[in-house]
Amino acid sequence: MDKKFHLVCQAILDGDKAATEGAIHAELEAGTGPAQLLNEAMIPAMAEVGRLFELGEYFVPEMLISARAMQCGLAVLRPLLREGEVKSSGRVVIGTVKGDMHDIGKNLVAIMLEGSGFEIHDLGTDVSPEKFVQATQEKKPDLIALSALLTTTMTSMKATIDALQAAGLRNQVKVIVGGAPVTQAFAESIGADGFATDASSATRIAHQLLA
Ligand code: B1M
Repeated sequence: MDKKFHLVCQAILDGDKAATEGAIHAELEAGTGPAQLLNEAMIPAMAEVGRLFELGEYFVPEMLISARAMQCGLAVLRPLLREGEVKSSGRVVIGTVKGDMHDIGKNLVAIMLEGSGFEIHDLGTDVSPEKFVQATQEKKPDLIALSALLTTTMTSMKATIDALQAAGLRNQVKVIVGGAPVTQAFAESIGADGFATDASSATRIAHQLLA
């Protein structure tokens, strides 16, 4: 992690919400851009949380309180990551797939998509294929964005695409998938239209798919 952003990183590692907000505000006031803070401090801090979990130094409660601090930090950055009023680029239904409670990456993708002009309908976490089908019927999105952080829940992405197909909706909507364990090859194997490794590339690919 970048020593430059030590206070932000440490606050997230400690799961200290007030310190996270305070350190982020201090960095912003000092002139650091929101994207730089996100990419060089906050996301690496969460990766460090994962590393400590793998080492057995952090357990689920520590991961959870770090995640909460990260969400508080994201809330500070959210208005700054928007590019202002732009005309709608399309409608997106987004969610973390069934069985998966991780939502920070999904929230980040939603914020960036929203910032680049998409109308977002966020279904949250642990979203079943049936709920995606229902939201597709009700909201008539141009794009469905599926996030998964667990190797065990990647299969829910395929189940969701299969459910859209079975409901006769697959041709009406593009599907983009992403999340740490997801790869281009996996995306292709389940019939997704697009794959992105991070929130900015998700935004770029969403625009390409709907162009
Ligand atoms: Co979990 N967890 N977790 N966890 N957790 C991971 C994912 C893990 C890698 C940790 C580890 O072992 N190193 C591991 C998964 C291993 C695997 O399957 N490959 C893991 C595990 C095992 C678990 C549990 C099973 C632990 C347990 O109970 N024993 C459990 C599962 C619960 C469940 O979901 N059913 C669990 C629980 C949790 C918490 C609830 C405690 C908490 C989540 C809280 C929350 O999200 N509100 C948590 C956390 C915080 C993590 C780590 C530490 C951090 C995740 C994160 O927020 N990263 C994570 C370790 C790690 O990632 N290194 C870990 C920051 C975020 C900005 O990145 O989410 O990757 P990320 O999103 C990125 C990209 O992936 C991409 O863009 C984002 C921004 O750049 N992206 C997309 C994401 N979605 C996208 C969609 C797109 C495109 C790009 O298009 C639609």
